[in-house]
Amino acid sequence: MAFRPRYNWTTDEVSDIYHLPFPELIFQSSTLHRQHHDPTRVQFCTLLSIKTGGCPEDCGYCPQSAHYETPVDRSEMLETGIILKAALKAREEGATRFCMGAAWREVKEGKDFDQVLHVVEEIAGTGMEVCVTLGMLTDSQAKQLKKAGLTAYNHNLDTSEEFYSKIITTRTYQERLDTISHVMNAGISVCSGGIIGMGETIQDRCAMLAQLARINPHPESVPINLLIPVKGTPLEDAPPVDSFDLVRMIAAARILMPLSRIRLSAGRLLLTREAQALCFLAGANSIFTGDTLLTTPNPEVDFDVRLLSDLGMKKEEAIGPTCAIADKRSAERFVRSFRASDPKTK
Ligand code: SAM
Ligand code: DTB
Ligand code: SF4
Repeated sequence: MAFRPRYNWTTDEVSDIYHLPFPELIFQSSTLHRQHHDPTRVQFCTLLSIKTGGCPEDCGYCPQSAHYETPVDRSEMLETGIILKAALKAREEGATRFCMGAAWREVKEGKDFDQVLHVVEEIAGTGMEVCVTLGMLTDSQAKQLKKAGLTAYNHNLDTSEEFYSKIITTRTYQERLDTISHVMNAGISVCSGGIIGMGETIQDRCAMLAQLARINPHPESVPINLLIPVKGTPLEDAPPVDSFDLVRMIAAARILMPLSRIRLSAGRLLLTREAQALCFLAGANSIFTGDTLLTTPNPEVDFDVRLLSDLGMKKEEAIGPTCAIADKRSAERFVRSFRASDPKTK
């Protein structure tokens, strides 16, 4: 019988998993990982910021917010040729997915969005998976992106509903959920995850994971970011996260969402090679590659190629989304499920 994931996780259940003795936790996550994925393969996904800085939102972690004095300057949308060249370079360096980010509160119809649709079409034509992260979007914009060939839309929950307002005040949690439902409705894969290290409790982290794991079908990709504290942002002095906490997050995400790609995302320069290897053992099977994330540094590709080779692992060749892709019915179910609160039943 086909494997059927669960979609009714409670925060308490996630917390029980998260707090398992470390060997037990890794055994469980690693077992599920190898049942559903090749544990020796890691997907390379490369990011490009196509419209940087000057964002009207006040996300407390973000160097691109216009609310803070950070080292990131505002710039206009990159030219199409530059974007396509970057995508081809990423492909040559082994990336099978290319993700473009814009520092927008929301998508606005017009010249810039038309350009995004055009580059999505071109990059999808190369056979790469294409993802964009453009802020909030409507049903109709999601449908246009789907038509252009978009694989996935990244829109993170970022943290728990309870902690959210300590980090962002210009956009509500509900607005995030609405955007995710528009993405699902258009039949685009959802990429959604969060950040750890912003001052949230372990309970907040577990609540975020439970929230993600109640999305049915599960997000096709789940980025787990370590906060990169950037000078000028309200979180510039946030204390570092213990890497065992990151490994626990990844293991718990793998157990809750066995079919998803769990992406070890921002913050890898803060980790040792050994900590990254533990993340792979725990079930991470994708990383952002290339020397820049959107605006901050990331390990060089050579470093990552060497890391995988030293571990006897390989980058993944294109295999396409590993989760079911949402549709109109699942979008409706999703909207209904978020009207009901944390289910107490197993
Ligand atoms: N403007 C769009 C939005 O917010 O949906 C897309 C771009 S935004 C930069 C994408 C994600 O990057 C955020 O949701 C957040 O999880 C992550 N991110 C941003 N700044 C970060 C930082 N300093 N450290 C770790 N992750 C960060
Ligand atoms: C995600 O969850 N992390 C990526 C991607 N999705 C778009 C972005 C990380 C950004 C880190 C800070 C920066 O480079 O600006
Ligand atoms: Fe940064 Fe995106 Fe928030 Fe804008 S909406 S401040 S780009 S995370």
